[in-house]
Amino acid sequence: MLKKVALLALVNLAAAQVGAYGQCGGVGYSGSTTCVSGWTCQYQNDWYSQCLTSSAVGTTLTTKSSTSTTSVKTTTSTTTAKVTTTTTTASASGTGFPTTNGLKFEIDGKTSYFAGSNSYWIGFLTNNADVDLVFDHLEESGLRILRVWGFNDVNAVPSSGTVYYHLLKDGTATINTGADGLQRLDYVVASAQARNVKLIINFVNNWSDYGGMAAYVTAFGGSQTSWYTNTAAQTAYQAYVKAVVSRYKDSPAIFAWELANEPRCNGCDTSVLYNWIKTTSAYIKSLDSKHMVAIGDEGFGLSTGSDGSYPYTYGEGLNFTMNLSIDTIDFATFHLYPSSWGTTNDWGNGWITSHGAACAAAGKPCLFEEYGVTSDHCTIEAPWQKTALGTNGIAADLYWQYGDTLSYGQSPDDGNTFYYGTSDFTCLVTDHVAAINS
Ligand SMILES: *[C@@H]1O[C@H](CO)[C@@H](O)[C@H](O)[C@H]1NC(C)=O
Ligand SMILES: *[C@@H]1O[C@H](CO)[C@@H](O)[C@H](O)[C@H]1NC(C)=O
Ligand SMILES: CC(=O)N[C@H]1CO[C@H](CO)[C@@H](O)[C@@H]1O
Repeated sequence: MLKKVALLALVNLAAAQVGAYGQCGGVGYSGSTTCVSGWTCQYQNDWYSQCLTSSAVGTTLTTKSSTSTTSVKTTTSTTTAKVTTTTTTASASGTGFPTTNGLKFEIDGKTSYFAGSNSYWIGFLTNNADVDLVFDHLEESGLRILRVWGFNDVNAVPSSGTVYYHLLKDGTATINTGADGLQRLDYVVASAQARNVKLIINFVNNWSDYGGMAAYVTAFGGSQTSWYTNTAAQTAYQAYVKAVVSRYKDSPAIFAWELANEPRCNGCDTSVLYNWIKTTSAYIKSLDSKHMVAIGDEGFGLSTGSDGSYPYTYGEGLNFTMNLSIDTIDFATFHLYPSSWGTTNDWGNGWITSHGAACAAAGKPCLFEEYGVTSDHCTIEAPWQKTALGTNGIAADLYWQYGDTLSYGQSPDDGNTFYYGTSDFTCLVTDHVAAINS
């Protein structure tokens, strides 16, 4: 069954008034400063004012009467007032949901370092037994976290039997909640839940695999870099996020929601991604205050431990430290692909410790969420795992990516996969999990 999203009406409304949690002011901002009814534009920092409500979950407002130089426009008056917002991190302990505990994660009441993996394809399988087989093997191996694609954006309905989640066509977004749509993700969540594996569900790709931002651009215009501020694209994206979060917000199988896979905004001021991350993460917390939220970025833009090499620079529009300060982001993420970044494999150890130090300074755990090579997996990746396990501030690692033998043959291999039951699996899963538990 296909569910239509009434997009056009929303877009018209958003053009005049900023929606809940949207940006409504700040240096360099030129959009509307008026919030929708019931929400007021409140100062966050010089670069960012945001539409908030005093009844927002987990948010308390304190109005300061001290001298202020910043004007905040509200819908009801033009009074100058500086408002500071303190948002309590929503992932409270003891709720049965995965949470942070200082610089570590807590899963099912256990605070520890955790190992996991990535599988972009598991939500696109059509055979339930294949899904169950993977979760059986994850549980048996001690891999506690699996990161999956919660998106599958298309511009045209694919041939029968091909799974897709979100059709973006001629300015209209349609969410596929049918048997070849989000019901496949439903099965993944149910299977994970039955085996105590926790899922990170990601909402959009920077890259064009499974549609991504490029699919929104095809349907709504603009470009990949303007995607973050394009009203029509963001309205469709938020409607999609809401549809997915609403399905699983009560599930203990969700580890965290993730904004995007490797968001980049090449050549953009770091405020573009900062503002989008702040708006989107607050929006997700408003839908679900019980689960954690993370960005899904590569960890670019970092002065701590920088050797000046490309990943440490700000050219992709990311500032790792700045974004970590956002209170609706529970933990940091970073990836490691020396062969794509023009660095040595050994350089990766410094990349890991730099992020650990930045995370420790910010008081939030770092998830080393993707790392991979195309050959010599054990030789190259085992030292990274050892470094991560021994670095304060690094709380878990997820290798890219999990492989298994399914009913039709081997699961997809994008070049970095190693398979269940191989000697690489023994080295990087069995031995690693044993080291964690010892
Ligand atoms: C991903 O981000 C980079 C940097 O902005 C951009 O060059 C690239 O085109 C993006 N990918 C897609 C598919 O849009
Ligand atoms: C990155 O963020 C940090 C912390 O907010 C800040 O000190 C630094 O100037 C920023 N750098 C860039 C290039 O945005
Ligand atoms: C701790 C930290 O780095 N906070 C910064 C986050 O980003 C905003 C916007 O650029 C800055 O104002 C904060 O100082």
